[in-house]
Amino acid sequence: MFNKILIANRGEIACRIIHTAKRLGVGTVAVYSEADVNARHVSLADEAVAIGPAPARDSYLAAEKLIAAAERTGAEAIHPGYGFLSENAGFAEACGDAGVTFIGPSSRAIEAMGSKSAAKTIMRQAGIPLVPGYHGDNQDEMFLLGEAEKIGFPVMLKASAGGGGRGMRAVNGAAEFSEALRSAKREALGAFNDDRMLLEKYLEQPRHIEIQIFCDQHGNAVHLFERDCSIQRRHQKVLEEAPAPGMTDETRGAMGDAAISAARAIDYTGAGTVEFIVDTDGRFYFMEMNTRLQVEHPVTEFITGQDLVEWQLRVAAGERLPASQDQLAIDGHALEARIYAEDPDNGFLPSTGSLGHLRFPAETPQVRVDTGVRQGDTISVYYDPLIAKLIVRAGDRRNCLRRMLEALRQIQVAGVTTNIDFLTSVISHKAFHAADFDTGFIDRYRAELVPDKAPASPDILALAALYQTLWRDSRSCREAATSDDPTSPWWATDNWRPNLVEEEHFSFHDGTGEYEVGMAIAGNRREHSERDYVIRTGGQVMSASGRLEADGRLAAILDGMQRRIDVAEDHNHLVIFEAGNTCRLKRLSDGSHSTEEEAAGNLISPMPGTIIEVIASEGQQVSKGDTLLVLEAMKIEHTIVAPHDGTVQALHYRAGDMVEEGVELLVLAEISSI
Ligand code: MV4
Repeated sequence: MFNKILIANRGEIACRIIHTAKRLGVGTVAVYSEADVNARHVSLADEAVAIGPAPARDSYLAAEKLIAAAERTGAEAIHPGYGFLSENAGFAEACGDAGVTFIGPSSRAIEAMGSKSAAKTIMRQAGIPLVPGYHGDNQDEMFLLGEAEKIGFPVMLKASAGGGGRGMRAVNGAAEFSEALRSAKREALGAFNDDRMLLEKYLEQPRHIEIQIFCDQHGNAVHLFERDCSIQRRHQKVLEEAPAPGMTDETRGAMGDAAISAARAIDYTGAGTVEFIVDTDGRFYFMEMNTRLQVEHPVTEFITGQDLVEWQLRVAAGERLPASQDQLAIDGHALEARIYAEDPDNGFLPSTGSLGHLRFPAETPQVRVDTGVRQGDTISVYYDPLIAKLIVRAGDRRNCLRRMLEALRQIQVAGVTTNIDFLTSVISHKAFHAADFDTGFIDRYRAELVPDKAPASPDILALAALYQTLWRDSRSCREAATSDDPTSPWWATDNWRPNLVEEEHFSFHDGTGEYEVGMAIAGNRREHSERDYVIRTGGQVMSASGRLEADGRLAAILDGMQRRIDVAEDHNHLVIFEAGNTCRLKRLSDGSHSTEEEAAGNLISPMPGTIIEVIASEGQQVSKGDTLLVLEAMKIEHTIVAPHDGTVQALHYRAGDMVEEGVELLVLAEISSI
């Protein structure tokens, strides 16, 4: 076994590899870009080497920097993870040339599977079933049309160099052929710099089922059964499970044998995945082979009880496979959900930001969370917006789905938008429960899976107002306790005001509309007990009381029902989590009586904009009303003035900087009264 390995990757997969290396007593070297100085994978590794700027091509894709980092730290092997350089034959070759073991197959095997059409030629010779089609060199349009007619429409045009659905077109008849060919070629040229095409019979409602294989350097090869990855959105996997629902032992055996034959045909070593497309009659056809460890490998680990990264390290170190085929068996069912920072209501666009609040379910033997981020970390534009993979197992599929729903309910994320509700909708869907799905599932049920946003319920609005009030009161208590005059009526927490207001007004915006909440104290003041309130919103009147617990949690009684909610503050929003439901409310007014003052002296950026001028300097004493800086937002200049006398402690921006909405522009310390 190796003494030390370098992990040429980041995020959850780097963390996952480090985890196994540590368990095996193998030293670990992380690499990191400028965006990842404080990343989780860096803090988990024994050593870490800086490899350059945030863009991947300058860091995680810079082969020579990675090899230099291995040489410098004495790492004997490089694990490429997935993505980045994991399927780059040149990198595997360069590692070998530098005397560093590439933890993966030979560069020849990677290369052989890099071209779709070359891979199909190899697989046909090895007797692996292929979708009927043409994958030869003749690219003449009339010839290809003739082949399409021989196959019979509908057909699929695919880029020979392709993958991931790019340069792919379904063609329903001869009349569409010319235009489809032109547009597929254009896309393929842009994506792969190669516009050669292959043709296949178009399969209706297929499933994507893949076989995990493993080969050692001594001629041993096994498969570790299948994963069903049919639930995809635009060729991006969303849910993966093992075993595949409805799979028979007979088909499983035949697919496993075919996958092993595929691996043997290219003298494969290490972990690999053979992807098959399965038609509605259960016939399977080779699609492509992925010459790396896949994102969804944990479901295979759960049903087999094996650690595939351990297998990879042992095989790369020259050991024999840890188990033979007859020692491997399926135990139970496993499901993986990919938690992404993306916005289903906005075309699933990646959502970037700082994870101001982050909670995952507790890990148990049945619930696994693979993540590369911690609370406070940033999802940036530079890398994949995956927050975590949630993997669960149970004795059977039904219980597995229930366990996944429960685990999803326990995730709380503030700071970015996520696909958690979308995942919950997919897993709760009747057709998914019935395992009645294919690769078209998400498109078919899109309207149900991404419903229009429901307006915030009166309950949640009431709880938000209660939270605001209790939070403000607890702050008053703290301020009173540390002030010169703790008994001053100004610190009173009983709503006493010089100009008595009977009812306080809050307003919130939830993205669908604006809501008013009125809140008043009910009955008499009682010492040392929770105060009772009457809350009015949306035509409802509710009684409420509650207390704040540690960590922002609110324990409330609303109309005689106990409610427990977690609240995170994200810029000027409240993010409210209750049993799997998340509600993000923008505070338009928070019920305090200082709106005029706040308007005059807000130190928070009111909207996204650009800093035009910074007038104050760090350390400067300023008086209430002094201009501190000028911001341009939405073509309007906003003057930021001091809300009170004080000292400028920190200036976060310079002229020309862009700022997001809600960020703190500077810190103004109040002049000490001592
Ligand atoms: C197909 C197909 C139907 N018929 N080939 C999409 C990505 C690429 N790896 C292969 N893909 C497909 N090839 C034939 N002959 C349908 C798909 C397909 C698909 C396949 C697997 C998982 C998700 C998919 C989503 C849409 C289309």
